[in-house]
Amino acid sequence: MTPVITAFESSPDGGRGLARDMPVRWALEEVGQPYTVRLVSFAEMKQPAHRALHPFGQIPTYEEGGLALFESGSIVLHIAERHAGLLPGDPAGRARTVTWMFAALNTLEPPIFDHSLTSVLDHDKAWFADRMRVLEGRIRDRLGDLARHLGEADWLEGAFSAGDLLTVSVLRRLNGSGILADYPSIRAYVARGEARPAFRRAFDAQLAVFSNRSTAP
Ligand code: GTB
Repeated sequence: MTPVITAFESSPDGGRGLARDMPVRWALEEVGQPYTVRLVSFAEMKQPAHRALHPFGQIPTYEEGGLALFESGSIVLHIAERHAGLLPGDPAGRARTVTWMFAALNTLEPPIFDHSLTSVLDHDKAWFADRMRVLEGRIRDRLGDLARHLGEADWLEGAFSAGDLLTVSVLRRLNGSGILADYPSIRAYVARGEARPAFRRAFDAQLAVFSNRSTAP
């Protein structure tokens, strides 16, 4: 059964692949699972039909037969559990990979997401510069710790895994901020993720949505 995911009909990120359908697309591409995308408008997301799939009226969702999921991390885990390629075979390796998935979303992402949201929404506030400094400090602490863990390795726990997929997805939000320039191993890690053929296919698919809309009459 071909899963159906939802994505923004009109993504505000200009096709940069920062919305959270991107890790889901990437995971499906990594495991070679074809999928269908249903595009939804902001208004549709808040309608009862969509809220039946996603209680918070957001994207992405994932439907497969009678199963409906929301939360990108949970969807990526579901895909990784049902297909080979994103979770190690041994129980300890799986547990550590799941740990990195949580670390990406619970430990790395909060200051990074806050930093990008603040930079877009609050630049006119008196406290803007102070807040950005605080958030950048928190991000740098996390990046320093991550760089120490990664060392010379290509991936977090041996082979590429769902932990790397979510970690790279989160770190991509820092592209263009200038912060990654001070962490060359992390910058190279993100570039390695973005160079994966499955990432490219996922990225191109979400970009096509944006490009098609931009060129529509
Ligand atoms: N924790 C949930 C998950 O991981 O799935 C969060 C889902 C979520 O935040 N969805 C956002 C959404 O549907 C889209 S991804 N927002 C509409 C709404 O809440 O009404 C977040 C996002 C949006 C835009 C950009 N951007 O423009 O750069 C990046 C990320």
